[in-house]
Amino acid sequence: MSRVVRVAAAQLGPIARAETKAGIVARLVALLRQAHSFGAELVVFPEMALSTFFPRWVFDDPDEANAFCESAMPNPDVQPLFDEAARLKIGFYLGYAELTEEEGQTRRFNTTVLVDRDGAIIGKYRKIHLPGRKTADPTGCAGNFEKRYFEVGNLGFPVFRAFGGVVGMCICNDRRWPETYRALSLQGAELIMCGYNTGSQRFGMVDGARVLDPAHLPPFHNHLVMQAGAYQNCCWVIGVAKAGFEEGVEFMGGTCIIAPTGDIVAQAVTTSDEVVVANCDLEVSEHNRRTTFNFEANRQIQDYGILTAQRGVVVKV
Ligand code: CDV
Repeated sequence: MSRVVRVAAAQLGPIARAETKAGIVARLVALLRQAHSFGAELVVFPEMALSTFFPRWVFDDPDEANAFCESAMPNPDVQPLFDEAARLKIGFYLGYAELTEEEGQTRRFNTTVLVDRDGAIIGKYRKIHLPGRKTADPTGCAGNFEKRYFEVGNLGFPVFRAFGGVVGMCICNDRRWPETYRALSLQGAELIMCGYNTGSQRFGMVDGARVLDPAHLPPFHNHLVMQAGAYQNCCWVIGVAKAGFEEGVEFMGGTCIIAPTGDIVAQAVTTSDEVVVANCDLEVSEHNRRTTFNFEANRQIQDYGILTAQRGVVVKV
């Protein structure tokens, strides 16, 4: 028996700082329509799909960061996307910067929502693994200041019964951490969606000098972590990039749909707006779930005395 959901990964090319919200939403609507014409029931957009990736800059005035954020979802700017999706009966994952008042405080989160085929929000996730720094980087290696603007997500890793299965969400840097996939798959996730904004180049310091990582490594690691997450947790993984040169920084593409075998079954070939689709059969991992990755039968959950320690802290010798 099969249980197929046809999923589209809707990669975005760069979004310039000056681009209007109406222009960005029009691009998302165009991608949504293309996904629909390809027969998709669910579309996954990138992380922070409603603005340029503003955490590349260090702003002192909070209003500068707030200008890139959404204080309601949906809101009048984004409503055309919700309306068109409901008209076409197609669901979507949408990443954005969230500005909210909670517990008497103004807070920002790097957020994504999952919207059903009728345009209703099914669930929300707030990014847990925030990369980068809080303050300007004198070495010039850092190109990410998410810790300056966002709080660590406070919604855990929820899963949702939707699109004929159990689905979960994560955002960008979350995909590099095995806990992300495991927390979701322990709750039954069969399909995990992940939008990302990731530089094509990565700088490091060697003997006090700023050096580039070998060019093949960032795209290799991008796929490596998602393919491993898919295989080790018997899940489909949909990884969707914001790609191309955005405000002087090159983001990698590599948008892809990964089967629970770890195989990439569809992949974008450009660094522009582009849709790729695949039939994701949520039943294909059933055999592996019952054998190699039968968590109940085979997973060893003892702590070994070190699992909650930080690196370098010797708990046992
Ligand atoms: N937006 C991200 O989370 N980017 C990180 C970079 C900064 C390492 C990533 O993991 O792709």
